[in-house]
Amino acid sequence: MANELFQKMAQSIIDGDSEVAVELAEQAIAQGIDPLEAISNGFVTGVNKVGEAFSVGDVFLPELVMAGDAMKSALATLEPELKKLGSAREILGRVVLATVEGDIHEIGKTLVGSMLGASGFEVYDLGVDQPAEKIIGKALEVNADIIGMSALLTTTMVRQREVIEELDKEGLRPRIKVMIGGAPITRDWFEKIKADGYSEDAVGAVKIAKGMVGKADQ
Ligand code: B1M
Repeated sequence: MANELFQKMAQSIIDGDSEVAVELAEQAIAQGIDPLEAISNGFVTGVNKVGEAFSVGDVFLPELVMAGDAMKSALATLEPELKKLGSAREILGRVVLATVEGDIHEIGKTLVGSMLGASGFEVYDLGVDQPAEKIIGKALEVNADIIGMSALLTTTMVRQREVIEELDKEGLRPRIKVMIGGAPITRDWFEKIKADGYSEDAVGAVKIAKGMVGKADQ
């Protein structure tokens, strides 16, 4: 039953049909399906397929844009449910989150932000295309424990390193820890740029963030 729904969810993203994606997200809520499962087993499967088709030239930018929009609509519908996963609790830490400069991919970053928020972090999501000075400035303003940076392009992942270098230059680490993520981010890259943590998905990001603020057991 759930599998059939997940398949329809994936198809709604492939079709770039925001209306259907929202309807399916609402069905998942009504059926009590874990919102994170709906996202990872349903909608993300679809967006990954579109990404693969795009990379081999089987679909073009308009389809990519429509798939992204449908994905955003589905996430916005599921977000209140994601938030409910975390009950009222003490603030575990403050996270400034952004997609790096030159990069407008927002879906993964937003999902990571929702999960961190639901898990007890105070999240300052700056949005996409954020330069180093904005990210660091906000982190100082809110006394952040963690800066989280998402990058989806091989051409923009270098921006993560720039932020780390700037933080080091200003002597702001290890007070502020840096977590990185995004589709092209690997353990090699994480080690190379000397970030403090990286994760391949939103659930892992929460685990890493908890470890960074010494609350791994919560
Ligand atoms: Co773009 N795009 N895109 N795109 N797009 C990719 C990334 C691409 C891999 C597609 C492909 O060719 N196969 C390719 C990059 C190639 C490369 O660099 N190697 C690509 C390209 C080329 C481009 C353009 C250059 C296309 C063009 O204009 N010719 C352009 C770039 C624009 C720019 O940023 N300057 C572009 C534009 C777009 C859209 C705007 C149309 C749209 C984004 C819409 C939006 O976000 N509002 C879009 C989309 C949708 C994609 C794909 C298909 C899907 C991305 C996504 O949302 N995935 C993508 C292919 C793919 O990745 N499969 C692709 C779902 C999301 C939940 O996953 O973001 O990976 P993800 O996040 C995961 C993890 O990575 C991790 O947790 C998340 C949840 O599990 N994670 C973190 C992410 N951030 C984290 C941070 C953390 C920890 C974990 O800590 C802080």
